[in-house]
Amino acid sequence: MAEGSAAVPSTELLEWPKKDKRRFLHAVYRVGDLDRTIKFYTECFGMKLLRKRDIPEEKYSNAFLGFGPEESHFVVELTYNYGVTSYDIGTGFGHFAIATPDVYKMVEDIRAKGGNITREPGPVKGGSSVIAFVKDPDGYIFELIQRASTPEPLCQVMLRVGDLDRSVKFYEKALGMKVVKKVDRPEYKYSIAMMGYAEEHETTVLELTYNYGVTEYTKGNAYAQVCF
Ligand SMILES: N[C@@H](CCC(=O)N[C@@H](CS)C(=O)NCC(=O)O)C(=O)O
Repeated sequence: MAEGSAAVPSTELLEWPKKDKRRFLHAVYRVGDLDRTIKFYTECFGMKLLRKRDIPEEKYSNAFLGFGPEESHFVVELTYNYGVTSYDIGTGFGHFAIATPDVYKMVEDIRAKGGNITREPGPVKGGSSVIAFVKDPDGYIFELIQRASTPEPLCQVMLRVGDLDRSVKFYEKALGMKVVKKVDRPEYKYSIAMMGYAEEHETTVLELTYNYGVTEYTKGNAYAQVCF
């Protein structure tokens, strides 16, 4: 821009963010038994089975589940590869999060159905949000977060990163996300950046976690990608 010239954004540019429909579409990952996971997510989490497809020529099947239709909600896309019954989840993928008005009640219900609670409900260490952790049949972790009400219960994907600033820049520049919250918990030696296309109570966000001094994680072969 030439020195002295006024920065007047065009009307078109000002209108563009209002029409911006970018959002989190689905998370793709692999499971060892499609029906087992569908049963767990529908019965324990209250997700709906949205659709299933079988691609025999490529020897895999998919199932899409979520808390509402794909047109308006973030959903999971499970992949079952014929004959492959287990995967290595790696250390880079952290968890998905589900918002619920009563974490204690949800944990009780999940436990009654035989679910594996790996962290009992209670305030997060160093904070006040009530959380719990549940492990699904393949070992994927789901964090349950207490929230009064939310348009999108499947509200977070947590990934561990080796350099928070580098990752924040990547998601800003490559995918147009914004940092909606940053938290540093030096007493627990980690920092997080919540990134997304809207505030964290309105939509799904990416929770990037940096553990002090940890610069590398393993990817495994189970978690595939998030589509936007
Ligand atoms: N070392 C942790 C750092 C992230 C972390 O601790 N996150 C919080 C949630 S934001 C947590 O899991 N807290 C465990 C607790 O409160 O028991 C990791 O890599 O998962």
